[in-house]
Formats: sequence, structure tokens, C-alpha cells
Amino acid sequence: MSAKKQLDYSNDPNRENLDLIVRKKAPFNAEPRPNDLVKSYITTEKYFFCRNHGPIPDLDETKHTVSIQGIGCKEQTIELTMQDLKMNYEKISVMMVMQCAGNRRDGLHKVKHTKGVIWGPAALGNAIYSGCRLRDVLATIGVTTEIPNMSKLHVAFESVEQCEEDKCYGSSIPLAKALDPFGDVLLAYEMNYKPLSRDHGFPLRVVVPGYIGARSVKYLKTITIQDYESMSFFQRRDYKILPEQVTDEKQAETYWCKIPSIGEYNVQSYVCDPADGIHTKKDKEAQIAVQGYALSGGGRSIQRVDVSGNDGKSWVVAELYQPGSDGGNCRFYGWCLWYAKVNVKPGVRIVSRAVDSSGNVQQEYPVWNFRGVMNNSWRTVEPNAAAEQAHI
Ligand SMILES: Nc1nc2c(c(=O)[nH]1)N[C@H]1C(S)=C(S)[C@@H](COP(=O)(O)O)O[C@H]1N2
Ligand SMILES: [Mo]
Repeated sequence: MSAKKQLDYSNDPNRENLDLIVRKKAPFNAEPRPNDLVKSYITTEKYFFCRNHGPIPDLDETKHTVSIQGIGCKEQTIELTMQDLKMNYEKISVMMVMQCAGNRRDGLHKVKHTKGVIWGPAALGNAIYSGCRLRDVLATIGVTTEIPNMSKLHVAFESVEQCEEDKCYGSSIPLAKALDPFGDVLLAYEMNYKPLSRDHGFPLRVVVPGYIGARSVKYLKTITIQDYESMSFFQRRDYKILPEQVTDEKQAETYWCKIPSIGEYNVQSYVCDPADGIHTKKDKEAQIAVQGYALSGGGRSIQRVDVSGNDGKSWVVAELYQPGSDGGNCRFYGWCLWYAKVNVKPGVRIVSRAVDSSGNVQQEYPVWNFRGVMNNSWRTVEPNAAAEQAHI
């Protein structure tokens, strides 16, 4: 029997209170309907996507510990309890978008087969996470920006749960991101001012603002400072943008080690209301209200969102809602909800195109890659048309 079949999902949490479309039952992967997603600026648990790679652990907070080791640590291994993290370090809150790199994979999958859970456009949510700063915890054990070769070091995280692809979930981020005073990397124990739920990482998870969700390791067990990236499947053999010519697993083999792993996500937006982006009133051109989300990685805020009801021939500028953003370029980690009134013909898909504070614009056509990650094209065209237009 393969390891995959031996994983036991019978103790997964009760999910009665969630209102999500299930993309995969076990491990549990689900996302909300697009119009539910933009109902509130802070995404409630009910509508918050879940991305898991194995059975959900059932941990006892009073017994759970995290161990820290590696380069620069003044002791060989430091073991911290949840109590230590809550009592000895300042508690801060950070609003940020958790977005899976596979968000909108369906758009690429329409072009050509991709490997992964076929997500629609709602594999993201905007939450307020609270906990202690990773940099504060690292400082107490001797790891600060004074460390030699800081730019060559990584912080690797490991979880407790066995996954389909690896013995546990693991990932890493550059030490420079972890130590950046504006990086806001947290060891979080709360989401929206409540203890993390089991699905979202109870009792402790990493949150890495501005980075793809894959780096925000849930059920955190170990932290290691090392001079190489995490050896985990999820860092080395997944979450990479493979070149277009790589179309299967075998070809991917020779490429994984040549391609960098994804850190920050790219500029993104989507029309969420109307839910399918299409005005359906019988053959009447009309002006309708349209809503959606926009976001960018690395702390970049949104500068502008254009919306079109005639396939990109003309655009209207949307009204933006991203409280707390000053138009800045390095420390806004929440998303932007936007609103516009556009003239649309029935049956034409309404599209949006965001520009971030660095002037990055969404791509017009999907750029297909085997893992179906980082799809941010503003066109959401049909399979054949997309293939033709993207010259794939
Ligand atoms: N331990 C663990 N951490 C994990 C994962 C996982 O499967 N196990 N999935 C990652 C991925 S790919 C994403 S997108 C986010 C999703 O976080 P959420 O389920 O809280 O929305 O968690 C990340 N951290
Ligand atoms: Mo993800």
C-alpha cells in the first residue's frame, strides 16, 4: 500500500460551520464562492479557504513545544512552550492576505493539464493574525542582523503532521525576511482575535506577510537557521514556476533544482460579484455594479484597478478600499476590495486588471506552467482561445 493510502483522516475537525466549495475531501481543500469572499473586508472563518496536505493534527496546547536550533543560536536547542511564547514576547497583530500560489489554477488548467488541486479564484483570505514576532524570538537566542552572512541564511520550519508528499509539512524563508523589522513575520496563535482553529494551524503557525501561503507553516514544531533552503518537498519540488516546455512529472525532475522557489506573490485581482463575472439579463446592455479583490506581494499596496465590460477595449477606474495603506511600497499586507460601475453586454465576461504600488500590471494572457501556480492573467478566456492567444 502506498503511504498516501495509510493516512487517516477520521479525526479531522467538524466543518459544519464552514460554507465552502470542497475541491478535495482528504486532505481537506476548500474555497468560498467568489461573491461570499468579498462580503467583508476581513474574511471570517466560514468563508476562509483551507489548504491542507495531510490529516489535521489534534494538538494539546499545554503540551505543545517548538524547538529552535542552528546557525547563530547560543544554545544547541531551545525548547519553547506556548506559555513561553505568549508570556515572554510582545503580542502584535498583523493584517495580511493568505493566498495560495495555486489560486486561479483553473485558468491555467483550461489551457493545458496542470498538476494540483484545481482552485478557482477564492484560494485566499484577508485575516488579522496575532502572535509574537519571529525576530523577537530569534533575538533572545542570539540570532540578529549582526549574524555573519545573513543574506545567505534561511529559516526552515517543520510541522507535526504527516503529509501525502513528505514526512511533515516544511518550508523556509530567507533569514533577512525573518529579521526585517518591517517584515512582520509572526509566530501566530490567533486568527481574527480568536485562537487558531485546527484547520488553520492550532496551536501555532508561522505567518509570512507578502509571501505565498505555502511559507506560512501550520502546526509548527521546529525552527532551524541553516545555510540552505528547506529540503522539504514543498520547498524543493513544488511551488516553483517551471518553464512552459515542462509538461509532465518526468521532465520536471531535471528542472526542480534549477528553478528558484516562490517567495513573494505577484499582482492579482479578480471580479467576484457578479460571481461568474457575467451579466445575464437578456440581450440588454446595462450598467451594473461590480466588486472584486486586488492584492500584491512583498508589502506592495494597490495603486489602481481597471475594470472592463467589453473585453478590454475600454476600462473604468474602480474605487479602492484598502484601509491602513498609504500607497506605500513595503509594508501593506492586507488586500484591496474594489467597486466599479461598468457598461456590459450580456454574456461578456467582466474583467479586472490591477496595478500595484511598484507599477506591476497583471498579464493579459495566462502564462501556463505545469504546477499551475501564480496565475494572474486578466483574461479568463476559454481553453482553445487561450491556447491560441498565449501561443501555447
Ligand atoms: N502544516 C502545514 N502548513 C501549511 C500547509 C499544510 O498543508 N500543512 N499548507 C500551506 C499552504 S500551501 C497554504 S496556501 C496555507 C493555507 O493556509 P490556511 O489553510 O490557513 O488557509 O498553509 C500552508 N501551511
Ligand atoms: Mo498553497
